[in-house]
Amino acid sequence: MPDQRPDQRPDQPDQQPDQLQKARFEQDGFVIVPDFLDARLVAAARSRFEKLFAGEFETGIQPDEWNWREGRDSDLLTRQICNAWKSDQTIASIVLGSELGRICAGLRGWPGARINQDNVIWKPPGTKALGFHQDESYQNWIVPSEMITCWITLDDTAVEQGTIEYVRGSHRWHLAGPIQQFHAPDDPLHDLRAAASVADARIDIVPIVVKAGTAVFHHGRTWHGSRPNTGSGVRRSVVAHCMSSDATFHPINTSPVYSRYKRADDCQMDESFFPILWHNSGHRTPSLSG
Ligand SMILES: O=C(O)CCC(=O)C(=O)O
Repeated sequence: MPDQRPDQRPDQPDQQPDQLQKARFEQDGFVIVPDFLDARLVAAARSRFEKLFAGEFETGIQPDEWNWREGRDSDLLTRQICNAWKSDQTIASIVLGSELGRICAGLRGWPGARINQDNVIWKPPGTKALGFHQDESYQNWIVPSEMITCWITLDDTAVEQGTIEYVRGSHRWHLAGPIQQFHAPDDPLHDLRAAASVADARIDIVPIVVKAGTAVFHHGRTWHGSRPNTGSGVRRSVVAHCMSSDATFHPINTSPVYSRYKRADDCQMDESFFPILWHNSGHRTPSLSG
């Protein structure tokens, strides 16, 4: 099966009411929502990156994962922090937003949405790829093991800048396991090819070329990743991975990082650590109002 390098004809953004967004999401496994963040918030979020990756945490709390540190890690790696919302109020104001939660819940047909984890991604020129993967491959520690992701770009994107790319329709393929190499793989499509072969499907890659402030919501099974930044501009993103408001911990399976928030003999999730962003009952985790 031939790999399809993107055809350089990115999808046109949608500016449509919810039902059409949902139809597009169900058909393609992702949907583009332009103007999701205003310019002021985009600028505010950009201004947090250097501080975050230098370990200057506004709230005094370290994020759950801090995968690239100034002076310690190679400049060739895409920089990633997970759960920056605990460390930074600007990032929190984006990834814990009620509108973000409302759209996530609506697209997945859940009663509500709660944050699973966020990602802050910083891809300067010259940095390497993130391997193509399915987000739900990493979620066997929650029940139901389902996810939707809101990926937001803080820069205008371009194909050569290593923007996110989606494999259209791949949310209907089987769920594969975690990929062999997530950070800086030599071949970012390695595991994707095997999955396409099992699904007996063509690989239809769509690079997301959009304006800063655009959000893309993708299904937890949609294959996606990003190739090296061979352009001259930086590419920064803020990402909210959401799960159902009904999600609980799996009684046996664990996540090395996130199962640390599980109480003994109790699978319920504490809203302090996994806040509910939006619920059709009107509930929103009260601590978010601050
Ligand atoms: O922004 C990227 O390069 C990839 C992000 C990603 O993997 C995700 O949002 O799940």
